[in-house]
Amino acid sequence: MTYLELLRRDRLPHILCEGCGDGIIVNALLEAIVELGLPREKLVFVSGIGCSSRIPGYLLFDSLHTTHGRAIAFATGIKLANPELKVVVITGDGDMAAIGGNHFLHAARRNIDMTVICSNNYNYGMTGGQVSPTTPRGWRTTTTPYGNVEPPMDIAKVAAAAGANYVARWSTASPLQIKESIKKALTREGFTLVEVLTQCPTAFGRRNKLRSAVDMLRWYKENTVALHHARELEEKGVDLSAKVVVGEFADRDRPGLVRLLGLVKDEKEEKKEEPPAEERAARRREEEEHLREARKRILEVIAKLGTPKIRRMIELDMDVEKIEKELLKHAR
Ligand SMILES: Cc1ncc(C[n+]2csc(CCOP(=O)(O)OP(=O)(O)O)c2C)c(N)n1
Ligand code: SF4
Ligand SMILES: [Mg+2]
Repeated sequence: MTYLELLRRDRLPHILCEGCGDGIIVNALLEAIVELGLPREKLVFVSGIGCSSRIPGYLLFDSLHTTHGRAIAFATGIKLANPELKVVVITGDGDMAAIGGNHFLHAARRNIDMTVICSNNYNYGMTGGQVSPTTPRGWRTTTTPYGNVEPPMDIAKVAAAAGANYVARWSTASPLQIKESIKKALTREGFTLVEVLTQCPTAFGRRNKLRSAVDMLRWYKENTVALHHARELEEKGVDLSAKVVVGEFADRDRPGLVRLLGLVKDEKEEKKEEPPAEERAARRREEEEHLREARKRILEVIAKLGTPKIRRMIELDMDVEKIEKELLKHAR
C-alpha cells in the first residue's frame, strides 16, 4: 500500500494554503503508517477546529471532527470504549494548548493511550492569525501588532513534565525525523506526542517578514538546535533563548491508562504465568493418553452391542466414522 491510497482524493482540492506546513505533516504521517503496516480498520483519527484539525478529513480512515479544544476528550472516550483501536489526535497549538489546555495536561498526566500530533504554527491560522499560547516573544500577530510580550508555552516540555511516555518535537524542515517519531509514537503504550513546528506563511509568516514557505523553512533550519547539542552549548554558557530546541524529550515505559484500568491483558504477566515448554508437552501427552483410553472404553461397549462385522472392524482398528455408519445401519 502507498500513502496515496490512504488519501481521500475525492476531497481534493484541499482548503490549505499554498506552502502550508500541514502538507508535510500529512506526508510524514501516512508514510509512517505505511511503513508500520498498520491496518486501516485499527486506526481512528480525531481532531478539533483549526486548519490543522481539517487534516483527518483528507485521510481514508474513520475519523471524528469534534469541537474546538475537545479532540483529546473525544479520543479518550473512543479509546476506553474500544481499547483495541489506535487513536490518533491531530490538533493545533490553539486547539490543544489554549482552549484544550486542560485536556492536554491531564491526558499526559494520566498517560491515556493515544498519539497526538500537534501542528504548532505559533498562531491561530484558521481565524486569521491571532496570538496563541506558543507565539514566541516579540513576534507579531493580528492581536499583538507591536510584538507579543507574553512568555510562550513549551508544549513538548509540558507534556514530558506531566508524564507522557513519548514526546518529540521537530520542525517541518526535518520531515524524516517527524516520520520516525510518529512511528515510535504509534507503537508506544500510553500518551505519546509529536509536536511539529510548522509554517503558516499566510497568517503568521507575512506579518513577521517571512513571506513564503521557503523563508519560514529556512528560518527553522537556522534557528533549531538538537537537544543533545543544546545541552553541550548551555554547559559552555551559550545563550539559546532565541533558538528552538528540537529532539526527543521523553521516551519511557510507564503503564498506560488502559492497562491501569485492566482493560487489556497484561502480556508481560501472561508470559510469566505460562508453564515451561517441558511441562506443557507433558500435559499434552497426558491429555492424549486420556483420549485414547476413553476411545478404547467406548469401542468396547460398541463391540458388545454390535454385530460380528462391527466387532471385526474394531479389531482391525478401522476408521471411527466407518464403524459409526455400520453401527447406525445396525440400529435401524
Ligand atoms: C469554542 C470556540 N472558540 C473559538 C473558535 C474559533 N476558532 C476556530 S479555529 C481557532 C484557532 C485554531 O488555531 P490552531 O488550533 O492553532 O489551528 P491552526 O488553524 O493554526 O492550524 C479558533 C479560535 C471556535 N471554533 N470554537
Ligand atoms: S492559514 Fe496558515 S495554517 Fe491555515 S492553511 Fe493557510 S498557511 Fe496553513
Ligand atoms: Mg495554530
